[in-house]
Amino acid sequence: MGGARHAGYFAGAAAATLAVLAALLFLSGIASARASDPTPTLCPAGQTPTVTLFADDMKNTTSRNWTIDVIGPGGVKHWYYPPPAGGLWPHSRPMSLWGRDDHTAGDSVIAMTRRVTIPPANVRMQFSHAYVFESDGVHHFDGGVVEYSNDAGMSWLDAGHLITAGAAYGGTLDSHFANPLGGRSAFVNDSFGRTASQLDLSSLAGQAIQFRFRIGTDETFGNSGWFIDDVRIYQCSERARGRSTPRDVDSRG
Ligand SMILES: [Ca+2]
Repeated sequence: MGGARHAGYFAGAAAATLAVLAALLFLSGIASARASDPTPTLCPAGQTPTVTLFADDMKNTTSRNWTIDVIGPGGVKHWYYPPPAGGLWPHSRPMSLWGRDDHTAGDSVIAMTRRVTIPPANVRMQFSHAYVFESDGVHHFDGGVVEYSNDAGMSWLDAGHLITAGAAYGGTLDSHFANPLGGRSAFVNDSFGRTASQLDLSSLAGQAIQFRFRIGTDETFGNSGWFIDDVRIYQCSERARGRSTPRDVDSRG
């Protein structure tokens, strides 16, 4: 069945033009066939994020909070931070991480450089994002996943099962066209604008954790890709009445 999906498509140059048009439609909101998943509230009712363990709004592009690595094959590097002018997500504040949906087969990541030790209770991770990956609505050819490491980056585990609110993985990546992540559940197709995902980190209590975002693409056709902003790891608790705002613990290396 190889190549069948492309039978009705134009050749490469026209496809690139289509990708640009798709990006413009996406960015202008015209292509939004439905609403995105609403951004979850950070904490349960009656609680607030009283301790911030990690927070990055991406404005400080010299933070050294993120590192980009190519896993392979073909040396494709999808990620940019700071993004080039064409990779900005106008729904966000000025900066975001951007992972391009490349038109060649590849697998690359952008990872937190700092580890965060997860306290015993009520710890969550949330990030804002928007994405458009190549898909025909049924077959998802390109996509992205979120992973974590509890051993200083030696090994990484998929974090999709930790998502409890907001946008969750939407499908399985097609495995017929050389996507290195073929067969895995992922963020696929279209987020239909800005959304957010929230992860419950209770099961990781006591561990020193890093997260990374990973894109896998197949051998042809790209799209706008993945825009990620406002990554935070925080602890929720009831705020005592009459007290001043608790001091945030900022991320430290
Ligand atoms: Ca593709």
